[in-house]
Amino acid sequence: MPPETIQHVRVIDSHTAGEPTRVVVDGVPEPAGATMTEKREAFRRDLDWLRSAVVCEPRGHEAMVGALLCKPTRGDCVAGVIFFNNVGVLNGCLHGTMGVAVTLLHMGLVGPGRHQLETPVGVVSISIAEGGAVTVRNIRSYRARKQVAVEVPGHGRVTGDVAWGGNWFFLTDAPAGIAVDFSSLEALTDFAWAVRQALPANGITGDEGGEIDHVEVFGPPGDPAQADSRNFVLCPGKAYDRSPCGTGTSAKLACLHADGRLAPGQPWRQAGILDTVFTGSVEPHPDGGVIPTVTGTAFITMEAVLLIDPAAPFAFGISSPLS
Ligand code: PYC
Repeated sequence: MPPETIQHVRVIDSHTAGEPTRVVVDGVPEPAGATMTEKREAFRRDLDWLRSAVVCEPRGHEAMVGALLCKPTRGDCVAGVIFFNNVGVLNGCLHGTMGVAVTLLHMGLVGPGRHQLETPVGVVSISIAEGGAVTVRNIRSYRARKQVAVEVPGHGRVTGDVAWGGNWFFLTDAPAGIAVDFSSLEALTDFAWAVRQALPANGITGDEGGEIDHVEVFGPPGDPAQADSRNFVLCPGKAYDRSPCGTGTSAKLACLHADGRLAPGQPWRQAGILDTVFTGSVEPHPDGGVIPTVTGTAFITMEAVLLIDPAAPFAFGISSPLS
């Protein structure tokens, strides 16, 4: 139930390669649960008002990703984290993990070096260096289906890979006539959104029916000296990722490795639509797929206390009608 009295919620904002993260550090109840998956379900069920109040307008905006710091349920992790955005909870989020890492450093809760975070999809390790650089060792990532064809209204037959990198992705090359660059945001968004909607309509899911809620479109890098590829990633809620998307980079690394195009330890420089770069590499996982390691940079941008007055209009945010 939404609260009936004014809430003071303390947040710390950062951006990772251009993509914002708002970490909720104080002022909210701890979601109940013995695991982070249970805590995320409690958050989804009981605290949806908080999600939309924190990341949606008028306090946030469509690209804002929220991260609720929780008590970890494991002794080997410094914190638990639940990620969310303008339409719901997320599975994993690596740009957000980098944002959480610099936030914990900023708060003096961790020092530079290696630590572990517990997320609903598994434990990730973070290595924090000087200057905002954070390296995340992600959970097992893998390609579930290779070159799946989907009929996309207005675009014809589109083929791409289905891969898990902490979220489910459909990875495809940009169609002829749409460049993966900042001046084509509208065309890229329309294309990726059409693909996203065509996937369930064609019965295409991740493993165990997992919804493919991220679409990743690839093109050549702007400067091959700086990056190996440039992507555009459309997230659930129809906002594009300003960063190269860490879980999307992980999914890409898994596909490259599966195709024999990326050896263990070999660096891959993934540029995003703003030409900021994540550098990744893989180690093979014994169960198949890979463990990706992704490095990016995150910067603190704001400390604030959000006032949530239940009597005010849009107290709990303007909810997006999308999913
Ligand atoms: O970096 O993994 C990521 C991510 C997911 C959604 C937005 N960013």
